[in-house]
Parts: sequence; C-alpha cells; structure tokens
Amino acid sequence: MQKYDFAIIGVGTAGKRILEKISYKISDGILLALDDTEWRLSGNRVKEIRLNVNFERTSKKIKLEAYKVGKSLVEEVDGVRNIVIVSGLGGVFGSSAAPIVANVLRESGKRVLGISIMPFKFEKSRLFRAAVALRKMKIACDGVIVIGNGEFIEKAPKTPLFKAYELENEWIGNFISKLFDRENIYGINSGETYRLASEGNTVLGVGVGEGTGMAEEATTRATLSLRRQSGSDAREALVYVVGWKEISLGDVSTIVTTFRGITCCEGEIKVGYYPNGERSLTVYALAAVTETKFDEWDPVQKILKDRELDFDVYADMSVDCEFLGIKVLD
Ligand SMILES: Nc1nc2c(ncn2[C@@H]2O[C@H](COP(=O)(O)OP(=O)(O)OP(=O)(O)O)[C@@H](O)[C@H]2O)c(=O)[nH]1
Ligand SMILES: [Mg+2]
Repeated sequence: MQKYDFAIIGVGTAGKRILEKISYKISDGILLALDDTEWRLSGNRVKEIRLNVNFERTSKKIKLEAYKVGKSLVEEVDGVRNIVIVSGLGGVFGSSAAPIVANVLRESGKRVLGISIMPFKFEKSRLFRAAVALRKMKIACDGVIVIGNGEFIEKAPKTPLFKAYELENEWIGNFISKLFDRENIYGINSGETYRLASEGNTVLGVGVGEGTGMAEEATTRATLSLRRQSGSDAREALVYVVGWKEISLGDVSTIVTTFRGITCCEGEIKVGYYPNGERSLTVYALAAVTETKFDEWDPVQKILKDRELDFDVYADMSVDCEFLGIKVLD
C-alpha cells in the first residue's frame, strides 16, 4: 500500500463535490468523502464513506454516527500527520459531522486544518447554524480557513447557482491542492499555512488578472474579496500566486504593495509561486484578520462576548451505551 503524508476529507454535499475536483488535480494524499447521500463520485480516487442516517436525520444522530465512523477514519489515515477537513456549513450534515470528525482525529494526535465554507447571505435560515458550526470547528481544529460563498469570487447576479458552486469548487479545489504541493520550490509549505490558520480568524480571497498589469489586477480582486469577508485590516498574510510562469521580481513587488495598500497589513506578507502554462495569474490570498462578518451571524455569542454557552463539540449527542460498552442496569 502506498504511504501518504496527508489526507483530505470532504464532509457533506459541498465537501464531497470539492473532493471530486481535488481528485483530478493531485495524485498523492488520501482522499475521503463522508456524507449520507447515495450519489457516487466519478473516478475511484476518493474513498466514499456513507453514514446511514436516513430514518433519523437529526443533528444528534449524525453526530453520533460521525463519532462512530471517526474511529475507523483514524485507521484510514494511519501514518498520516496532516489532515484537511473541508465542508460547507449551514446544512445539517456538514455542520453536525465536521466538528466531530475533526475532534476525533485531533484527539488521535493528527494536525487538523478545517476549511469551512459559509453560506450565501440569502440562505437566511442557514446563517446561524453555520456560525455556530464555525465556532465548533475553531475549537475542534488546530486552525480554520473561512471562505464566504458570496464574497469569495465576483459573480454576475444572473449566474445559475449550480454554476456558481461549480466555479467556487474549482477554485477551492485548486487552492487545497496547492497546500501540499512540494514540486514548486518557491511554494509555501503546509506548516506555514497551518500556523497562520491557527491565529484566530483566517479568511481566503481569490482573484484573477490577465494581460499587462495582471499581478496588480489579480491581487486587487483577491484583496477586495478578503475585505468583503472581514471588514478589518489583515495582520499577516500568505499569498499563493498561480499561473504565468514568467512572473518577474517587479510583479512580486506589485503584489506585496497592492496587498499592503488595500488591507493595511503591517505584518509579514509571504508570497509563494506555482507556475503553469496559463497566460493569466490567479492570486489566492490567505489573511489573519481580527474579525469576520460571519461573527455577526451568531447574535448569541455577540451578547455573551467571550463567555462560552455550550460549545462542547459533543453537545447534545445521545449516549449510546452499547457502543461505548456500558451495561445498563434496569
Ligand atoms: N462552494 C460550494 N458551496 C456549497 C455547495 N453546495 C452547498 N454549498 C454551501 O454549503 C452550505 C452547506 O450545504 P451542503 O454542503 O449542501 O449541506 P450538507 O452539509 O450536505 O447538509 P444537508 O443540507 O443537511 O445535506 C450551503 O449553505 C451552501 O451555501 C457547493 O457545491 N459548493
Ligand atoms: Mg447534503
């Protein structure tokens, strides 16, 4: 059996779709998808694990089943140090299962990075659940990267939803596949990404530029995307530049100055390059920020400020005595 040193796990529908994209982009790493739906991914790179919760599809039940499956996930990723858990938050499945799976893996000694996709603002009924799940992910993981569906990229308002998802999944898949790219000597190593993501609030923005001025255009778009998601200045950043292989020192300087100018970042801005045959540049900007606009979606926490209500990731999970090997006396 081939030995890998990282695993990427997609949880819920969005997580599963993104894993499918990743499976066409990278040839190493363990790829797993955890969901309760029957549709199968194309190809056979992703190992699909189906939770059977059809008759009782509640958050409680999903959590308990995810906890049980967590133990077998630990075996699946035996020997692997770095784990990435990607999921859309706001639905029932990913919001319930992702923090549990993250916690089980972290308790087994893994280094866990969460990539959490937040709903569009119009998905009103999902915002609170997503914000609560995000707080749980922050507790369960070593670090979390947040991506706001609505602000990650600029889309024409008439773009059909499935196309917008498709496009976002492509970008997110591209970004994740760069995290463990060891071929590019000017890349950013995964340890730096894990460290930045552990700094509190870490947000991802993306932008593309073409023609002369592509470096400035791509950076401006990525940075504006960051600003829409956070509102606050960036403290520190990692910038992944993908595409045009003849990027110059002048371009790098433009990227850093443009980024600093728009985000008022006073800390370090590290740039990594991932050249390919494209005649355009795509900039993925990852920034540590003081606050995000997603914090506003959780009014309870706003009132409580730093006091916790009940953010145990296992909260409201019913105890399955048989599973835990406890005998119940009647
Ligand atoms: N980027 C992206 N976001 C998605 C996609 N599908 C759903 N989302 C977003 O992710 C959030 C969670 O959606 P799902 O992943 O469908 O939810 P789930 O975890 O499967 O939960 P259930 O709805 O209970 O099945 C939604 O509010 C959407 O905003 C997708 O393919 N790509
Ligand atoms: Mg689903």
